[in-house]
Parts: sequence; C-alpha cells; structure tokens
Amino acid sequence: MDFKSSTVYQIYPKSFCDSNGDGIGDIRGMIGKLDYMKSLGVDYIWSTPFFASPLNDNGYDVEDYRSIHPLFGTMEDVEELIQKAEERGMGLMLDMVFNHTSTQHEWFQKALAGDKKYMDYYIFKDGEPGTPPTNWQSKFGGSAWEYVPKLNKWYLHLFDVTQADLNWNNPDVREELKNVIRFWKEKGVKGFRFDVVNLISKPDVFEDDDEGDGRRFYSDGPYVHEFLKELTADTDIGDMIMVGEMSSTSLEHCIRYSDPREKELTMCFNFHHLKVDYPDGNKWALARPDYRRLKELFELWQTKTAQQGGWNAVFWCNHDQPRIVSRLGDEKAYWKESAKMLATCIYLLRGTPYIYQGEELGMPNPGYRSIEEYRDVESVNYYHILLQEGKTQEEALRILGQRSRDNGRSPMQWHGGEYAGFSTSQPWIGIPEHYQYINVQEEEKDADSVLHYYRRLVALRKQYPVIQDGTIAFLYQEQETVFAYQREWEGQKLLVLNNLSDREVVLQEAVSCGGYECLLSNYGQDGARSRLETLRAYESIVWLKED
Ligand code: TEU
Ligand code: CA
Repeated sequence: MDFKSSTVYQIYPKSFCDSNGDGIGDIRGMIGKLDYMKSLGVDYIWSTPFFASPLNDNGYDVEDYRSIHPLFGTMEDVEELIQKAEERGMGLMLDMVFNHTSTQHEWFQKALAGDKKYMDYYIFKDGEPGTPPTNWQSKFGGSAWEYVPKLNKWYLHLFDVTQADLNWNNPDVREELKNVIRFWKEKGVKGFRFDVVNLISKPDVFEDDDEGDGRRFYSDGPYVHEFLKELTADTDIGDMIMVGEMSSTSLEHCIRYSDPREKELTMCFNFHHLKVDYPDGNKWALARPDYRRLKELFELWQTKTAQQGGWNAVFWCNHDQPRIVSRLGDEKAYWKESAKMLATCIYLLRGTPYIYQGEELGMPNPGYRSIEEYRDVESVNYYHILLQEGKTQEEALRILGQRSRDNGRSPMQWHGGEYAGFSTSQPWIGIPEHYQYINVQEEEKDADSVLHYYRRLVALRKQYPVIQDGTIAFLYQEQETVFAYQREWEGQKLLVLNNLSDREVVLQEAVSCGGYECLLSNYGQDGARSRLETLRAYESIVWLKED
C-alpha cells in the first residue's frame, strides 16, 4: 500500500479495550474494535509492544520478542488480529524495541551468569563500584550505568535500569534481531515501528560529556546508517512500512534514514516540534509554547525533506506525550474548535499521519491530582527528582499534570457508562471525568464532532493527490499564531489556514477565494466567506482550487 496516501492509527494496548474484565486492555479488545478502526479510514494499525515482559516500562522492556504476555493474550489472538485486520484492508505494524532488552531476557540472564558470549550482547565496562564509566544520564533520571558486583562490571542502560542496551557492534546480536523480524514477517505483519532506533550505535570510545547527558555521543551514532541498511536488506522488508523513532536527532540524519535511495527506513518520527514548550530543553519545567519556533520547525522539516527526498511521519500525540488539545489548544472554552484546528495543522502536511487512540475524540489530559494516580516509571522517578531539587509536592504535581507520559495513557473512552466502556472493572489507571461527554458513542451521534472531523481529514488525503504529493510552502510566517501553508500538485492547489490563538487575528494580507471551494472549516457554515481578512479564535479553513 502506498504510504503517501496512508494513515496509521496507534494503539497502546494496555489502555485501549479490555475484553476479559481484568482492568487491562488486551489483544482481543483490539480485535473487537477493528470495525471502529476501519470506520476511521486508516490503513495501518501500529500496536505498541505486547510481548513477554516484566512491564516495568509497559512492555518496552522485552523479555522475549516471540512470545505474547499472557495479560495481553496469546499468539493465536495476535494471528487472529493480523488476519481480521487484513480482511478489512488494514495492516498490523509491530513495535520493535531493539535498542535494549529487559534484564529478564534470557540473553541478559546468561550474561549475568558470566557467559562470555552473552556478555558481549550488551555493553559491559570494567570498573569499581561508585565510579560509573561515564557521567551519562538515563533518560528516566539518574546514572545510565548499573554496577554488577558479581562481574565487577557496569552495564549501560539509556532508559530504566531494567532495560539493558544491546551491543549492535556484535554481528550475532544483529542476526538475532533479524530473526525476530523474519519471524513476524512470516506471521503476516505489514510493517514495523523501531523504538529509539537512532540510539543503537554507540561510540567507539566512551567518555564523559561535559556539555550534557551523553546523548550527543550516541544519538545518530557512528554506524547507525550501516546497521539499518543491513537490517532492511537482510530481512527483505524494504517494501513494508517502516518508521523509526528518532530521539534527539537531526534533519540531515532523518533525510538519510528516510530517503528511498538509501534503503533504510520509510519515514521517521522526530520530536523537535514537541519541545517548543520546554524551557531550555527541560521537559520538567513549564513554559508557554514558542509558536514561532513551532512554525519554523515545521517549515524547515517539511521543505527540506521535500527538496532532498526524505519522508516524515506527522503526529502530535503518542503514548509518551501529553494530549495536544491540552497542550496547544484550549481544553475548556474552545475544546472542539481547537482539537479540530490542531488536527488540520498537521494532517494535511506532506508525510504520513499517525493518529493516537483517543486523539480522534479530542481527549484532553486526564488531570491526575495525586502521585498515587501515576503509573509511569519516568513520571514517578522525576516526581522524586523534582522534590529533591526543592520543588513542593504541589509544584511537582503541576509539572507532571502537564508533562507525564500517563497523560496519554488514560483508558480509551468508548461510551459514557461504566468505566467508559473500556472495562467492566476498575482499570489499571484512572479514567478522567470528561469521559461522560468525550467518548466514541457521543461523538458518533454528533455530526459536528471531533471524531467525524478526523474521518474527513483521513478521507481527504485519499481523495486528493495534492495532499499526498503536492509541494509545500508556508505562509504568514511572520504572524506568530497563524499556521498556514499552500500545497500544489498539477492542477490542484490547497490552502490551509489555522489560528493557534484564542483571539481573532487579522491577516497581514487578506485572501480572496475566487475559484476556491471550501473543503473544511471548524466553524461549520459560519466559516464560509468569500474573502478572508481575519481568522477567528482557533479557526481552521481549508480551500481547494482545481484547474
Ligand atoms: O521512547 C523514547 C523516548 O526517548 C521518549 O519518548 C521518552 O519517553 C522521553 O524522551 C523521556 O522524556 C521510546 C518509547 O516510545 C517509550 O515508551 C519507551 O519508554 C522508550 O522508548 C524506551 O523503550
Ligand atoms: Ca484484559
């Protein structure tokens, strides 16, 4: 299937739908909702990991890449999911966590027992207790090294202490991982998402980072492009959809990863646009979003990838991010308008759109109020770090309320009844009160809902080549809150105008729409006018002209 006209729907299984009433979402729950996914018009379903795991990082700590965690279901369930998705014209994409394994993985257990072969599967360094090999920091807080007294060695973990980094320099490791790909390909999986795949190549020399937490040494590391080329070629997955999650990456590298001539990946996720509200790059502090920076980033990434031959995954939300309507919109007074406006900003760009479960309903952050309500390892770690740094509990909770990954992990809201239709018993993580009006059942009934608007956006991409293939030029870049662009393809011209602000904005130059048809507006009929001089609060307008 052509990825240029496709849309991907992301599922976080634990929070999507619980089929057996234990409060935890599962694979049979996903099977039961395939018709819903089909009704969105999406082509692929990406599920985050459901493999055997101690679940310290909700499955990103994999213990066995070929078996299914019993909480999520069985291998037969996964086979049925693949088959039933396929019957509906959708492909399943699996999440390959190849930068690290769980320390419960058989390989790491053998390494711990002193088996030389398996010690070389990971990154062990000699050393004394108390002095880690480098000053690198884990992304979840604290040192990135853990000491193993029995071995007199430290191992590297860029994430949790139970997520040990693999040694990709070892060809045996690469072969093991290729076998995992072959296994799932055989099962009929249609694509892959590769977790933090730009971190797999560590530097030849490990040294202290005087400027930061070490990421500049291993992000887009020395052999990463070679490793990806080899993985793709040797498993023959070049025709599948492959998206790499790139952490602290650069535009130049992402173009290389996604340029079809390089035969590495199909597209990349990058996170620069989701850091415009991090003061000095600090996720754990709050600031007003820098809209100019946001617009500049989109302009830069969109135009450069178009010129040089790369491809982007476009997204606002995933299981690691707070909800976009709470972040850049107004979850109260302009909830519906701003949720639709934010969708319009990105889903008509050049790239493949990813919709994260619940985003299509305009789900806001859950608003958890006490630390007991949080489940995520990163959130709990940082809560304590913030307290140590002198923040009050109230301040720390306010930061988590905006930044925690659990903001994106509250259960999917299917209806306004018991447990939001997610489960028949108390879910593993709390359901926010807004489920009573923000849920699938209500939004199906409302012709003007966020849900129907998302369907329309997905359908437009299929319908108009200009959205798939058109050139792109950004407009009104000097106007801070106007997010606007024009796309062109043969006889088609698409004009997308959005106001990121809760105030009316006067356009520096008015637009008259002679010859244009209004394809979409988040103010319904009220949005229609023949000349645009202003944009209302959070307004979105999309115009199309065809010769
Ligand atoms: O995330 C990678 C990653 O670096 C982040 O999104 C991370 O959560 C954030 O930067 C911390 O501030 C991927 C997965 O999406 C995430 O769920 C996993 O926890 C992580 O890798 C480790 O596998
Ligand atoms: Ca369950």
